[in-house]
Amino acid sequence: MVDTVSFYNYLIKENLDFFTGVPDSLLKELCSCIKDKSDSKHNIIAANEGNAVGLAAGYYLSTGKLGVVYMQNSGEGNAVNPLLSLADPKVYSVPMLLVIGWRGEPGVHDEPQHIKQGEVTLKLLEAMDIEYRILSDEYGQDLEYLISLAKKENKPVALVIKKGTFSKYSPINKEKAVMGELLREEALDTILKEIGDDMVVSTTGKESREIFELREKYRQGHEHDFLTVGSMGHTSSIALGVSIGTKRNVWCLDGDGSFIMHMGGLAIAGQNAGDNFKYVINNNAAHESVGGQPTVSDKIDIKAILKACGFSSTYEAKTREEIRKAIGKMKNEGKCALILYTKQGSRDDLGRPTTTPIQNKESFMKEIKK
Ligand SMILES: Cc1ncc(C[n+]2csc(CCOP(=O)(O)OP(=O)(O)O)c2C)c(N)n1
Repeated sequence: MVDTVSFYNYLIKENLDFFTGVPDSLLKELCSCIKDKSDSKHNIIAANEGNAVGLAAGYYLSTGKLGVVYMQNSGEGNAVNPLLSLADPKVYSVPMLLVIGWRGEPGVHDEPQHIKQGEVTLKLLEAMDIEYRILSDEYGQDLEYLISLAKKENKPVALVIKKGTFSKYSPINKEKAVMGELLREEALDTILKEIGDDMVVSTTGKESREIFELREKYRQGHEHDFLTVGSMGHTSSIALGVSIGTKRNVWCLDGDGSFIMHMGGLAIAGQNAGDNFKYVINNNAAHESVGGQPTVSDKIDIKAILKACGFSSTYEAKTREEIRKAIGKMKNEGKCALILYTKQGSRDDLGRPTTTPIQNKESFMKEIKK
């Protein structure tokens, strides 16, 4: 096991003092440590992993220092473009250290959305000519090698992090934004009761897991719900595509981290959605599913953004009663949006979908034809 604080101190000692990325459950301890020890200008939780590569490149341009970009391996895809067309030695040749959580490592049990990504994690780095090491207890030599290589050849290098690598870190700064009174699961319970037979496309992380469990609790089938277990940030685009091919109402149940990750999708939805597209964003101001690291959604005006994108009818709700009222109106009007404000938290015994993604897809497609 790698001592989290010592690892952070090692990076600082090597003059790697700028951190940016998207949080990951495998990097939870490291992300908490960085959040406590770095000031807000030196730890920027990015919209997506490509965004983080851009930030690290910019920091290098003004300081000549290597930035540290942390991400779950699912974010490799988002990072590929700026890694190859900005940081690569054949373009601007910008050094940085990528720290990549390895979900779906072959031989280690994980959820279906991580299997393929886990298989290709190292191959993707190899295809991009990014030299990597797998972080081990004896990381000194490896890190020294990678950092000096990055500096000498001006190119990105990577550390790949296996499950359980970092030691437990108890956060000092426990401050959390409190956006509402209900838990996400309580708000979802109310929504599912109100929307009845309508179709749902839900976002990555615990939101989809809670929807699955609520359907089980009420002994309902899962055929109304497309659970976007991977492809974080694309929920609104999937929902838009679904809504174009059906007359049924399609409720996109999104999260604020997901919304911010690919916010452009909402501009496209706002301009292209028909009357059956209903957008609901759960704003808990956090990446709650992977450890509660903050997003900026308590500081930006999501209502104004949605309105500007074309959702002229936008509701807000904090209580069960407000949710019921808003959904009641939304059901019978055109394209519209609801911003839910919930508090952070989830059940310790929250399960995971017991059906496969393909079963989910097939039952959803059968249902939507009815
Ligand atoms: C591209 C990508 N980056 C990171 C992750 C890891 N991840 C899974 S859920 C999640 C947080 C989602 O936050 P939000 O949409 O606000 O929903 P909440 O967890 O708060 O319900 C993250 C970062 C991922 N699945 N995909």
